[in-house]
Amino acid sequence: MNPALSPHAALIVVDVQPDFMPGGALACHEGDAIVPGLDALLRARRFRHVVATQDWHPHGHVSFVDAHPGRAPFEQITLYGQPQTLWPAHCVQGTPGAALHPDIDWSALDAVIRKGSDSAVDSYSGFRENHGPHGVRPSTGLAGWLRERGVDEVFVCGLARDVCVLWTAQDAADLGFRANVLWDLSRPVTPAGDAATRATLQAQGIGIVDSTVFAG
Ligand code: VGL
Ligand code: ZN
Repeated sequence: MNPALSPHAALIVVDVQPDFMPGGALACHEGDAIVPGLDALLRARRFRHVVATQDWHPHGHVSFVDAHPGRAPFEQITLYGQPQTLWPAHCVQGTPGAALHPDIDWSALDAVIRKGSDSAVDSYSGFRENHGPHGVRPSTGLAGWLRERGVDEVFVCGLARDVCVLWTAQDAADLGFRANVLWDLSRPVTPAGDAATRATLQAQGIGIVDSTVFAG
């Protein structure tokens, strides 16, 4: 049976927002290339459960390079004992760059998880924030939302393949879901990292599939 037709499978669409598209504040390589295919997948109603994440930062967020005078964009610092990349300011709450992408029909969406709204903590995964000052990764509630709907398998797509898609898929697997990445419907910030991203996913037993498996 086509896996996506199972009532126990969910589609997680990560951070498909204009700021992650070419021309945006934190552009992914070819980020806009996923828009038509993702729109078609959503319109086809292949998934019983569809959730999107939305990167949603306040002004002056700790992950923004301008909050760290003297640092350069994409430089890495240590924050709360963990590596933190300093990003150009992006996905500021309420700005057009933070919207769900306007060229996608989102009417099939069941829920939106906004993340990164704690000004002191970054949040890559849709499931858990990054490490905060207390050494824990606070839950977003997404795992419980999925479990209460009987979901045991997730298909993760969106942006960026090497950051928020990767962390979301890894957390899904860690938290007991069968996890898959829709490779053709994701794009990275750094394409040179694709081989490492694949290897990391494979080592964790995360499926790498193309959305063509849902055709027909
Ligand atoms: C993302 C960096 C910072 C992403 C979000 O969506 O992959 N990357 N914030
Ligand atoms: Zn962000």
